[in-house]
Amino acid sequence: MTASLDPSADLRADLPAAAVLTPDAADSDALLRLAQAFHANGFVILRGFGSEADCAALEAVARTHLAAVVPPVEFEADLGYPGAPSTRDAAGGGTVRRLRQAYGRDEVFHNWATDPKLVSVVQALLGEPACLTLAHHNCVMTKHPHYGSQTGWHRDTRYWSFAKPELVTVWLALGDEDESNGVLRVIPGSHRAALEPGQLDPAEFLIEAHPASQPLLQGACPLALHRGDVLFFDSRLFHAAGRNASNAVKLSVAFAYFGASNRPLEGTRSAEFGSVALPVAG
Ligand SMILES: O=C(O)CCC(=O)C(=O)O
Repeated sequence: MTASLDPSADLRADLPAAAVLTPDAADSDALLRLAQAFHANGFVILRGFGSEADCAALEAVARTHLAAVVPPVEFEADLGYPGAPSTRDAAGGGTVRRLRQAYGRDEVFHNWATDPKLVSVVQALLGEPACLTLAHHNCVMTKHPHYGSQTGWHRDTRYWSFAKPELVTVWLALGDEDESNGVLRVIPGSHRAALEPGQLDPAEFLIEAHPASQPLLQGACPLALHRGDVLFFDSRLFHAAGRNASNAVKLSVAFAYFGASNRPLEGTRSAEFGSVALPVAG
């Protein structure tokens, strides 16, 4: 990835507090530059935005719930992505992919998802007050060694039904995420890409062999993250992730937000679990 495609590099230099954007430090110029980078590339990374205390608290609850398989969870075997156990009865069939409904699991998730410093950034990226959707993401994503699967190129909006597609996904790394453990890869600018008919499969994954996918895929880059780094990405940004070849489970917390002028469509899964209107921050 070139430096110009890495808004985090520019933003770290630009932002007043560099690694931690506090409400005090998040002046409107810094947030404007952040929003410009976000709209241009479809993502921004704020290094060290999640404090060590936040990460430790979130990780402790996530590990406890994973060990006890506290429902609701999504199992790798249920999705059957490449590398997943073929059935729940197969070896590794009990491997959890997501701890779902994180917001209601424990106040640490509630506190993170509604943290005013996080909300002030999301608000700046959306350009209006933010609402948290409880239907999508709202989870701890795990990537287990051996049975954790590969996720193909997709947009998060593939099964989301909102009046407008502009949502922001907020991904907090609870540990290092790199090529060894299934780092997220993105295609910068792909949130604006127009696709040709037939470029997506029935599950709305990008067909990599399609000729029109080649220029897109050439721009792909990994987004290595460290514990506490937060990736904010446009839900239309193409992203993918590999398998975990390390010995440790990778844990990330993911929530998604939409603007107050947007709404989930009635009668869809996006409306089913409700949402939380967040107080205006900053
Ligand atoms: O960690 C992964 O495998 C990717 C997860 C992802 O992209 C998603 O859940 O939308």
